[in-house]
Parts: sequence; structure tokens; C-alpha cells
Amino acid sequence: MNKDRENMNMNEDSKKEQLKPFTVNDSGQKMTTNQGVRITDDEHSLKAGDRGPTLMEDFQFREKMTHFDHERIPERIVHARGFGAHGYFQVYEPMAEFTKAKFLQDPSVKTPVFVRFSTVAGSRGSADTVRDVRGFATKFYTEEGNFDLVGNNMPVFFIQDAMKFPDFVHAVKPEPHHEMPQASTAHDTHWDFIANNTESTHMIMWAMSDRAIPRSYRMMEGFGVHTFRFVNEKGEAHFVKFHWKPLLGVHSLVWDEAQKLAGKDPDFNRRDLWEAIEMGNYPEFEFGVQIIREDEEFSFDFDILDPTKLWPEELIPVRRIGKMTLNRNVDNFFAETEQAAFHIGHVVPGIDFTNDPLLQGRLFSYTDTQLSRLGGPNFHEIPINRPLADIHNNQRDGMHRMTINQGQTSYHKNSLNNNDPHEATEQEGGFVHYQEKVEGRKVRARSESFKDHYSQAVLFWNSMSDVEQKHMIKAFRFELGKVQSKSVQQQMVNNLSNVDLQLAQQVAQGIGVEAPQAPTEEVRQGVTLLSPALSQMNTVKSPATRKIAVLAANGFDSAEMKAVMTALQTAGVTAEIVSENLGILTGTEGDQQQVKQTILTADSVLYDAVYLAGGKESIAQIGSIREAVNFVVQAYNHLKTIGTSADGLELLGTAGIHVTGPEAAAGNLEEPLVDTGLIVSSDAADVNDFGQKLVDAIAMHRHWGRELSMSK
Ligand code: HDD
Repeated sequence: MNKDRENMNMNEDSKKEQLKPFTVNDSGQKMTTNQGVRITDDEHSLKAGDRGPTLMEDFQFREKMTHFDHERIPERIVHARGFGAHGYFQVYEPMAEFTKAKFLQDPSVKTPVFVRFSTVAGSRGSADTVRDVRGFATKFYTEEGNFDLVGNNMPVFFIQDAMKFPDFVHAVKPEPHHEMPQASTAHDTHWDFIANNTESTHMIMWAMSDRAIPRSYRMMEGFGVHTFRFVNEKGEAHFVKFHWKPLLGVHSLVWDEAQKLAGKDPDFNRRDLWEAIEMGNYPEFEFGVQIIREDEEFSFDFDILDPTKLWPEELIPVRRIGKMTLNRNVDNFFAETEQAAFHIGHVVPGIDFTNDPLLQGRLFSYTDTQLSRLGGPNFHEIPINRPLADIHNNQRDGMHRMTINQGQTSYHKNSLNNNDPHEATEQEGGFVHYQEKVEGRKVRARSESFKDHYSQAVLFWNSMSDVEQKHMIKAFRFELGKVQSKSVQQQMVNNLSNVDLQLAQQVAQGIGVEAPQAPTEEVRQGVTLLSPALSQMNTVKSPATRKIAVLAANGFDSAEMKAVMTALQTAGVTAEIVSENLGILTGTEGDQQQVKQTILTADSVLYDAVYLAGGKESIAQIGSIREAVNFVVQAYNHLKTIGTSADGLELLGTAGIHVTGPEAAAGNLEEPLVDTGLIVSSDAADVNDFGQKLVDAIAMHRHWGRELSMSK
């Protein structure tokens, strides 16, 4: 099935072709047992008389039931809930100066990839939009073998040494005595761990930020987290950090929306990814690298091997060296997404490890976990995990072995088979480990240079905008507010005093514990304290692939609807008509619109924006439905773009939503509101201008100014 790597013609479809012989299509086929015997009746077990007992000899029943009884496998111990897609990667220019990895040399080569996005803490059936880190694992099926980049959507981690991973995960997961709460860090053991393991402080700032509730998997960054090595043909090495940069920018939900989504559509993120790919809106991520010379290892105010530290982009720029496009959904979730086995130790020549103690420990865990999850040592033979490069070695047998190795010998060295398979030289593509010089005593210890737990937490906090800081304060108040132990709450607030005293004091006030008056630790001076790249306010903004609900009924304003729909379509925004009932609506000029969702099946949390269609009759009908009015109010509270005709203004007014007009600007209203993102057709030059203004507002993602005017 595999082609010899020398003759390999790698292209975007190479993996698809490899998977093809394993796929089965039942359309038009007769039903059989697993032994291929055709089945005449699949509904009745074999009985002694039509009211009698089932017979042991019913092999058909036994086979069907036995398979069913065993069709679940253990879920991943972390990252259990996830969703994957296929795609390809192309490098922009040869990277030979830094690495000899073949897939990073030729811009014409499309290397197939499989990506699995995930949440970390929740079970397989938990909700997508919980507050959590997101996994971002990529398998590159390169001609030199598989390279797995097993990263997250945050650039740092909770712990510095893999020895602590089981402790951390035990603390995060539901508490052992009552298995609560599901997929949430808002509980005592989690915060007890964070408060008592101060190396987590930087990462907890990320986890309490909007990054932990992404709007879409298509709108998150990815990070390899660890420092890796690039090694070139000459054997020269550079330190490297890997990044994924989404072309749609980095955008998040708001917390109330995320919580409601968990009930309204627990599959929100996976549905978004699936639908985007089905619609041809292929998610794109640029591959970025930050590179440091070996002789610069000690030139920074952080240890580059410490996984709780990022490399500020302003200090070490991210060079974008290629692009990944996800363009194909899986045929079968279990076979592909669930059985995908990633491993940080899957590297190809040109990419190597460093002594980051978290990375080193991960190198053990990933194969080990698949042994129980996928039932033995042959999980590399499962179609989704097979490399495109050939496999030849003397490993044999074991549970579920598929390969039929021919010949007499399965050992090295041999003479009976010409000593084959034989080792490759470095020139033939053999992997040669980078010859880093290491020396030291055997100690259980942590380097002094890892002991600064606060300065990058400060960096992160300082780099947030006012709005983002407000969200974080609320997130801390929410999470710690659910903690039962006063002592844990107090310890955590004291810990936060080392990041920012005001932050600590505001959190303390919200959760009713003593506000610290001074930091409890001495904070390091003279370190980098600002990185604008960390704020999502500075990200790419685009209306493309956003979703808008069009609230309409019979009698909608045809001219306005046409202009708005055209503007939305041109900008790549998906519009769905939401009305009281399914069916067809007729506009003022007799044109028709198909209703996609009813006010019962839809909810504003499923959309980025709402357009309350013009037309007196339509507005009156929508205004008479309480859920429809709530729909608009909720979208407003979640800071989404709202477009309305002048006819809709009254309806919005009764719902407590007022528009800033010239009067308010002149200070003539009692409570003038800053209503950016509330687009009224009468304020536009014409219907086309209205459509364009709506699109521009949708591109803003959310209207944060409205939030500042709405709450403290
Ligand atoms: Fe891990 C899964 C990412 C630290 C042990 N990890 C897993 C997945 C991702 C990450 C994305 C899901 C892969 C998939 O979709 O199948 N893990 C990370 C990152 C880390 C990290 C970015 C820190 C930088 N992990 C980490 C440590 C250990 C593990 C320190 C243990 C020493 N991780 C595992 C695991 C998992 C896993 C238990 C569970 C399922 C699996 O591997 O296949 O082995």
C-alpha cells in the first residue's frame, strides 16, 4: 500500500488514497455477518416458537450483540472531547538554512495533515464551549515519516516538570468523591493546586482570559509550547518555537454566551468546523516559527527551556513559513478522530528535542497511553495513524497485528535475509540525534532559572486591554466564587497579589475574602512587561464565515432584504432566516425567503449578529413573539452587531435597547448609550450602504464599547 519513499509522489490526496482501501460503502449492498454470510432477517432473534426462548445457536444474534457490547474504547485521559479534520500543509520557501526536514523545503509539495482540536478536562460527551485550554494537535504525514505537533491554543503550560502532570490532572478533573463538576475548573481541588503550585500562575492567567472560550477552532492560535530544535544538513542547530496563526484572527465568545451555548448546542465548536469545511470555507492557519541561535540560549530574562514562559513576539518575531488548509471532513468519527494517536516524540530528521523537563516527560506518556486506549502496541497500523512512508523493522505480532510480514527472519543482525531491513545512513534520511553535550549529577531538582513564577503572568496581565482585564476579573470571581474552601480562596487571592495588586483586590472583593495590601512575594525587576501581540484586540478582523440571524416574517421589506442579503453574501457572511414557523415568507414585493430555523430551534448564541428585517408587518409579527424579542436583547447583551430598519427601533426601545442619535451625542438624553454595533437603516445613505455598514460592524466581532457602557 505504501510507496517507497524515493518514488513517493507526495500530494494533498496521498493520505486520502492510503485510507481508501479501508473505507466501506454499504449503499446498494446486501447485509452480511462479519464472516461475509448474507443475512435474511436482522430484526428477530432465533426462537423456539414465536413466543419461545432465544436459542444459543443464533450465531447472528451473538455476533451482533458481542460486537456491540465491546464497541467503546477508553476515552483519552485528558483531551477526551475533540474533533478532527484533514488538510494539507505547504511551506512558503525552503527552510534549509535552519532545518533539513523535507516537508519544509519545497513550496510545491502539499504534505497531508490531520488535525484534532480538543478541550482538556471534560469527558467525551461534555460541551464544547466550557472554559478550558484547547488542544491543537497536528499530524504531518511527511515523506520522511510522521511529524506530530501536539500543542495547545495557549503558549505556556501549568507545570514545569512532567512529574507533576498526574497531580495536576487529578486536581483539574471532577473531584473523585462525587465526580463533579464536569468539564470545569471552578472547584476546590483545581484552585487548591493552582494556589499551592505557583509555577501555574502564568498559565492560569491565560485560562482565565478569553482565550479559554474560543469562538471557533478556526479562530484560535496554536502553539507547540516547548522549545524544540531545528537542525540543518550541516548539523547546526537553532532553538525554535512553533506557532499556528489563524487567518481569520483570534476571537472568543463572551462568558455568558459560552455557558448558554453549552446547553443550546454542546457541539457548537465541532459543528462550526464541520459546517465551514462542508461549505468550502476552509480554515487556514499560517505556520510560524520563532528562532533563537544556540549561542543566545542565556540572553533572555527567562529560561528558554521553561514551558511556563513564552518568547515575546516583539522580542523574537514570529516568521510565517507556510500555511495549513483544512479541507476535508472525516468519513467516520471513530475510525479517524477517535483512533488518531498523537505523540510529541514523532519527529522527522531536522526537528529535535531540548531538555525542557516537561517535553522530556511527555516523550514517555503518549505511546504508553495508547497501549490501553487503543488496545496494544499496533496502534500505528490503524489507518489514520499510518505514515505515508513505508515501515520496515523487526517489530512483530501483538494484539490486532495487521501487517503480514513475509520471510524467515525478524531480527537484526541476520545473514539469512541479507541483514535486511538494514539501517539507513544520515545521507539516506536516517534520523541522527542532535549531539548536544550534557553533563551533570543525577538529582531530583529544578533549575534556579525556573523559579520566577510571576513576571510573565505580569506581562500577560499588562498586555490585556481594559475589556480583557475586566473579563479576567470576572472569570476569577466566577471560578473562585464556586470554591467552597475559604482558605483556598484566600491563598489564591494572595497569590494574585504578586501579579497585580488591584486584580487581587478586586477578586477578593468579589468573593468576600480579605484583600491583600501588598504582594506576598518579591517580584523580579527588569523583565519584559508588555507584549501587545498577546491582546486579542490587536488581531485580524473579518466578516468572512460569520453567521447572522435574520429575524423576519411575512411582509418584510423586499428592497432592504435584497440589499442586505447581497452585501452579506458578498462578504462571505452566512445568513439564516429565523421566523415563528418553518416555511416560506413573502416580502412586500412578492419575493420569497425560505425559513431556516424557528424561534424555538434557534437562539441568538448560535449567531454572530442579528438583522431585524424591515417591513411594518414583519416587525409587528416578530415583536409579538416574546422569544423573538429576547433573542435580540440577548444578542445585544452579548455585544453582537444588530441591524434594524427604522421600523424596528420601537421594538428595540420597548426591549430597553436605545440608539445613540444626535440628541444623545448632544447630551440631551438622560442616559445616552454608546451603541456601536447597532446599525439603523435610516442612518445609512441607502439600502446598499446599510448592508455595507452591517457587514463592517460584523467584522468587528463584538462591540466592546457597549459592554463598558453597560456594566461596571
Ligand atoms: Fe498532553 C493528550 C497537548 C502536556 C500526556 N496532550 C494531549 C493532546 C494534546 C496535548 C493536544 C490531545 C491529542 C489528541 O488530540 O489526541 N499536552 C499537550 C501540551 C502539553 C501537554 C501542549 C504541554 C506543553 N501531556 C502533557 C504532559 C503529559 C501529557 C506533561 C504527561 C507527561 N497528553 C498526555 C497523554 C494524552 C495527552 C496522557 C492523553 C491522550 C493522548 O495523550 O493520546 O498522553
